[in-house]
Amino acid sequence: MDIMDKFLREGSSLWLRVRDQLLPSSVSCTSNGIVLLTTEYGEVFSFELAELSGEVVIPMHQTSVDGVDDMSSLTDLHEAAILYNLFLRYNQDKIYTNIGSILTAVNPYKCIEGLYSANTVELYSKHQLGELPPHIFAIANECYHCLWKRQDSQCILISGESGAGKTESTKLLLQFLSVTSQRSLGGSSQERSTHVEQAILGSSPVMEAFGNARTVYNNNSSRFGKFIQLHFSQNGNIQGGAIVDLVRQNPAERNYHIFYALLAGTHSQQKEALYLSDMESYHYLRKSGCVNNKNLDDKLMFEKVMAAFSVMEFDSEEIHDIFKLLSGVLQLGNIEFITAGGAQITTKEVLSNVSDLLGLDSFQLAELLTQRSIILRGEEISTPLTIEQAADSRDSMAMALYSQCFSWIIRKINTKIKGKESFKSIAILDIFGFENFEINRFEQFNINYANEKLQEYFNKHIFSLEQLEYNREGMSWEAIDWMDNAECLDLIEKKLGVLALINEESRFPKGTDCTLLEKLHTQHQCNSFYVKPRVTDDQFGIRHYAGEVMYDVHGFLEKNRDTFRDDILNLLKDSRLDFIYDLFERVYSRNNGDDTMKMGTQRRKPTVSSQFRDSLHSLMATLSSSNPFFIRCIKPNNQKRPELFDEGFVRNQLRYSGMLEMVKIRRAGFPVRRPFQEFYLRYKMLLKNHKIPEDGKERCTMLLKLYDGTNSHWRMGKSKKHRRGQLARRVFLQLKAKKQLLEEQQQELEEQR
Ligand code: AD9
Ligand code: MG
Repeated sequence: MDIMDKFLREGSSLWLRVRDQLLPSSVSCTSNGIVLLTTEYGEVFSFELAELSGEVVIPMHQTSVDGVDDMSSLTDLHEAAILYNLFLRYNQDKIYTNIGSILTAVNPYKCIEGLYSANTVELYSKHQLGELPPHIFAIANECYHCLWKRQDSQCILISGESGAGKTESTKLLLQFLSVTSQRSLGGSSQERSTHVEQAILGSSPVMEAFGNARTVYNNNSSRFGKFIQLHFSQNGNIQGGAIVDLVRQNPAERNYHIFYALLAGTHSQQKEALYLSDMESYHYLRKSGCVNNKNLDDKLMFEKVMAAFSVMEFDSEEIHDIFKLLSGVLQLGNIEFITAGGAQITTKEVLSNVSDLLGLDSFQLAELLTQRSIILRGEEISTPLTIEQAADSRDSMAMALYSQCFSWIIRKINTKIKGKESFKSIAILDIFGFENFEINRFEQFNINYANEKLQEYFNKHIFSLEQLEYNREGMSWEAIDWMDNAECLDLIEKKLGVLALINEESRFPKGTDCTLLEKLHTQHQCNSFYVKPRVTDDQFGIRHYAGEVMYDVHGFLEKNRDTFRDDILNLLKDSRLDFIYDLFERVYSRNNGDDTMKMGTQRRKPTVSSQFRDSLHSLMATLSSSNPFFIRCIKPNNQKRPELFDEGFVRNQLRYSGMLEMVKIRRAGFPVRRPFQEFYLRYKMLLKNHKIPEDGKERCTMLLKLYDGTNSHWRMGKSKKHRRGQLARRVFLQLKAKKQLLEEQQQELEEQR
């Protein structure tokens, strides 16, 4: 009991084991053999002294009590310590914490004063990684410097569930990089460069207005993934950029922001010209049930979009064309049908407005929406549609218009930011985060598949490559178990996997969502990553790395086929308006090009999910050829609230993202690696009173022995052939070693002064 007595004094901190968890606690009272323990998360436990064995209470190391910048320096190495460290820091508005070179960011849901000010940018741009407290700017700065040091393209991958802060992080990275790169400029090209940077930064409001929508998880949820590349010139400034828009997903509850912004921001004259009316009158906007409560923000967003349009030099005609299209889409949604020997349109006035806004012939449009015509052996045959089919063709037309408009905007932005010279690039990936709604559909399946893929890349990089590197350098390595998601991805991607079955069934003329479900169950019910619900309903489940998600199979095939009727395409292509014509002329020529196989009147075009898979794979290939940085965004609570740290909710995110394993790896390993020559140059002043050997490797050994004769904090690597053929010999250092060496070097410098 002696030791126990020591740390069971009032006020002392310890780990309390209850409910299979370690909770950070402090002793609030000890009297009469009773000990009161209060956990940092607010619970109080009372114990008899005799109950408190070394199993139940464990002393807390000072690093855990104080909190640390880098979690690999925590002495208590368990999940609870990592969680508590984040909690401690979050309460002090320190939202960033390092795990070696990986940055975790806890979404504060509030503005933290000075955190992203111009001064902060300035400060971080002048210091190396590790010299200042963790910050997203420190990662951006390191990334920028690596571009020159390693002469490699770099990428920054941001992950986290929906609402965790990926898109905000992306904007902060862009802000930092654009300021830093401008500083590197000489006079002449300044003007041009500022232009490109402004356009890149300015594109965010437009992309968000058209590509984001409100969901239960995030008021500004990205419904498209984007991959932003910044092209740098030899002298360090941003020469240009490119935005790749990765397959879009439909909004869930509220529609895209731009519709609400348009209605909130246009004045009455514009409204009249565009046939705009109240929000409540639109079927597409009413569905969500949360139309009006963000009116103010919608108006502000409209102003921001207009400002961004002007930065990017959209002319007034183009803006008007876009607005007309948007209004046309809204009006389309209000077209209603009744049955009278097939579907008939009842809303004639709406029909005429739509035709006017989109430059179409209203008679032809009506025919198209209510009948289907195909050419069979040279003859045109029309069949009437049912109400449901008519409504489907209406909605698919609206969707096609919107998505072509979005692509047009991205193309326009890309033309604006395109640079002449591209030396190396920094790419930032911001995709849609993991989602698990009450009902999950085809969109969620794709979103979660993309996240699964990104997690695989992360695992590969952090765990597998790390292991490989040690083997290659001939260093011993203590194997660490990590959560591998390869099996789950196999279930989705492999031969006869979920994707393959969805595609197969989509191609099969008689395939329905139900036959798909049957096939999925038959094929995979024994797979431990697959869930077949006990009660037969329309769902199948997948155990993703971030949790189990049940998918409702309704609409899977339809959405995957994404059959856009040729006759609709033809009509849109014949629009009187140049804008609409241009949007669909491209699709038309693509559909009739070589990449599609003609099968009678039906063209076999790639399904949505196979396009999605291909674009993910090509993205992964691009990523593999650049040097990655990782940012893990963490959501502190599910209520979108500031000052609320829901420890259970965060613990779950730490678990599935493999954070604990990551800390272990960083701790076990030697994360700082320097080529001999570079290492020597940096620290050579420590050797100033010694006789310096000729050989590079020996010089380094000498330096390191001075610091740690037992060589427990450093290793010498073997030689390693670089792509360019020269030998890069390297020193491997633990973080502790690096820090101490830096301090010594600094002291030397000061003494010299
Ligand atoms: V989704 O997968 O696109 O649904 P994201 O992109 O991860 O999601 P987002 O960046 O949009 O989340 O962040 C959600 C909200 O959190 C923002 O609208 C901000 O209100 C809030 N947020 C996120 N990061 C910060 C921050 N660094 N400082 C302040 C923040 N607020
Ligand atoms: Mg986002």
